[in-house]
Formats: sequence, C-alpha cells, structure tokens
Amino acid sequence: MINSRARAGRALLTAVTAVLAAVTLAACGSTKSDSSSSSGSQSTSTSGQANASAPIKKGLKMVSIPKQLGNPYEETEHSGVQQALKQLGGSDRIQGSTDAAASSQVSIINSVAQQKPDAIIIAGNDPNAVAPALKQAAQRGIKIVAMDSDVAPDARTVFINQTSSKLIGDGQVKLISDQIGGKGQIAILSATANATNQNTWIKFMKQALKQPQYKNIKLVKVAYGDDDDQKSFQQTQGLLQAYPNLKGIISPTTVGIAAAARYLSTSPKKGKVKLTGLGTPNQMRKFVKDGTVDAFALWVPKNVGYLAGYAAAALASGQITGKQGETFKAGNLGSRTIGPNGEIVLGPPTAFNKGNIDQFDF
Ligand code: RAM
Repeated sequence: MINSRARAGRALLTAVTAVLAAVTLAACGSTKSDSSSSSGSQSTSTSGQANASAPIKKGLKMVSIPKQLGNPYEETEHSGVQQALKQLGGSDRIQGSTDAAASSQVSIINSVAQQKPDAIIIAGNDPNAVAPALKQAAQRGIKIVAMDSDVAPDARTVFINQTSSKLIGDGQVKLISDQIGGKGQIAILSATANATNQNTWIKFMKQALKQPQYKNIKLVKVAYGDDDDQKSFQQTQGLLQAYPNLKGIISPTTVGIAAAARYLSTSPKKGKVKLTGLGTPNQMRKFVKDGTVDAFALWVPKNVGYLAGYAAAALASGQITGKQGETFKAGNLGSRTIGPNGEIVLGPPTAFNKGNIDQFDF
C-alpha cells in the first residue's frame, strides 16, 4: 500500500495544493535554550533567531511516536516522516505501543529522551499526560514536533495539523446530513476520550450542528471505541441497540469507521443507518462498494508525516524557531509557513465515494 501511495498522494496533492492559500505553519522550534529554563513548565517556547538559509544538518536522527502501532493510518503517517528524513540524509525510527494509551507514550518518551535524538515527532494520545515527559526531553535539546493529534502547546514547538479542524467538523456534519436527508438522530463513534484531534473535531461538529440547516438533526451520543477495533465494533452494536431510531453515525477515526462499517455490513441496518467519518480508502473500499457507506473523508496521511519530518529538520537546523510567519521548504510539498499557535496546516480533506475511491491507494 505504501508503494502506490505516491501516485494517490500526488493526485490528492494537486487538489490540496490548489486550496493551500490558507496554509499556515507555525514552528516553534527552538528548544535549545530550554536547558536554561528554570522549570519544566516552560520548555518549548520559541527562542533564538531563525536563519532561513541555514543548511539542513547532516545525519539528523529522529524518533517518531505514533498514537499506536498496528493502525494502518498511523503507520502510513509515520512512514512519511521516514521518507522526509531519508530525502534529507537523516533517519527516523518509529517507536510505539499497540495500545492508544498516553501512559504507554510517556514511557516511550522517557526512554527515547535518554538517546537524545535531534527531534521527537509525536501523535499524542492525550495533550496533557505526555506534556511533562516532552518538556523534559526538550530540556535536553530535543526538538518536539506534534502531528495528527496535538499535545499541550507549551510541550511542543510546532503542530502539523492535517487540515483545519473547522473544515473537518463542518465537512463531517455536511456528509452525514446529506446522507440522512437533513433529519434524525445521529451519534459519534470517536477514538479515545482524551484524543486531542477527535475532541477538537467533535467540538466543531457540535458548533456546525447549531446552524439552522441542521436544526432537525439531533446528536444523541458520543461513544468511544478507543481506536481499538473490537471495542469500536461493540460500541457500534451498542449504539444501534440503545437508539433504535438512529439515522446516522459519524466516526472521525480510521479505526472506528472501519469497525463500524464491518458491523453494519452484516446487520439489517446496512444502508439504513448511514455511516460516515474519516477513513482510509483501502480500508473502506469494500464497504463503499457493498453499499454500507456512501461517502467519507480523509487527507493523505503520509503527507502529514512528511511535512512533520521537514518541519522537524528545519527546527533542528535552526532554519525556523517556531514563530508565526517563518517559512521553510518541505520537499515535494513546497514552501510552508508557520501560522498562529505554531500550527502548520497540510491542506483540505478529500471526500471519497463510489465514483472516486478507486483512484486512491492508501
Ligand atoms: C485514527 C487516529 C488518528 C486520526 C485518524 C483519522 O487513525 O485516531 O489520530 O487522525 O484516525
């Protein structure tokens, strides 16, 4: 799947680039002066002067920490970091746990920090639980880049946001509304209860639902499948039992939507209870073709990691420090600029349906 992603990635990238006017990057780069900070609570604020023409350091070594291993989305995403580092003459090692627990990430961060890589790139399972360990790592001079699911802003210098969170929230609500005819009960099947990304998207979904065009849609429940296939499957079953009039489910997690689709595909509710969310085309293809799912969305996960790899290298080389407005080159993705709050946005999401899903392979 990784081989063919380049092709699909390029197709998507074209679309992405077209809408990239709003791309913002924030890098917070510099943690090198953090060693002089007096407490662990101030670790990753921007510091020092950026030197945009500084060369990328040779042989950069990075470690990327996914939410979990065994999740194709996360693995693909982190393979993008490896691709970026390879292009830059450095290396990246993926170190993760099979569960999406913040405590597992804390142990990994602590042990990785001893090895003093140039940067840690993390998709956080909880914004705050991982923050003290990240701040300690930053005090050792390690640059901290969050991607996919942010950590506390003062525990990283930049966050690579896959797209704007509002675009995701609005887009998910529109997808389900179109599928249920703008009327009826819906539920959300999320990842873990503390996941920064899903919680932010759900907040924007709730805001979107307040708009007049959605006044006949009622969100009855937010359930958590913990990005665990079995738990997500059971939660789907639970939702259908608890809410017999349910018309739709939004699952903004690739693990959740795939598990929910599997459940629905053999249930009498197949095609009747609509399911949308964020999924990978390869995991969702058969459910789109068999009529379980009409449409869902995503971005190119590998590009999230690729952008994070380039941002981390720019930070570690002093090209950027994390201040809003600083720019750096991100390989195939072109020049990127740091936006507010240290955010660097990849681009808009794409919707997949029967008509286009075969053009994508990731
Ligand atoms: C899951 C993870 C990841 C999220 C995707 C959409 O793989 O929760 O963080 O970005 O879904």
